Amino acid sequence: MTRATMDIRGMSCGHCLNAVSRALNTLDGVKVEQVRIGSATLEYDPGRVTPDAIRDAVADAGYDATVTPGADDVIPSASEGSARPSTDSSLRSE
Ligand SMILES: [Cu+2]
Repeated sequence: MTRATMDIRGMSCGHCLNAVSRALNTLDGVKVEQVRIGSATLEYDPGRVTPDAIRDAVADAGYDATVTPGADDVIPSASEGSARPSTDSSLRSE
């Protein structure tokens, strides 16, 4: 399995989270780890699905996504310049 992160534009609410989650979960060979507003992390089997297919599935759901394979952790904010949210309780497991 290959780890990948996604930047997803156009998400704004829980409905978007559900739509993106559903789109990703319908893909064969994809194991979704986390979906958040604007990003997602997942693992995929390169023998069964490609980053392009993952992006297309999210595009079909109505969102413009970028898939970055091989990234090991949460997307670094080098190109964003925005601080990481400090109120995300789902990240507070450690
Ligand atoms: Cu929404």
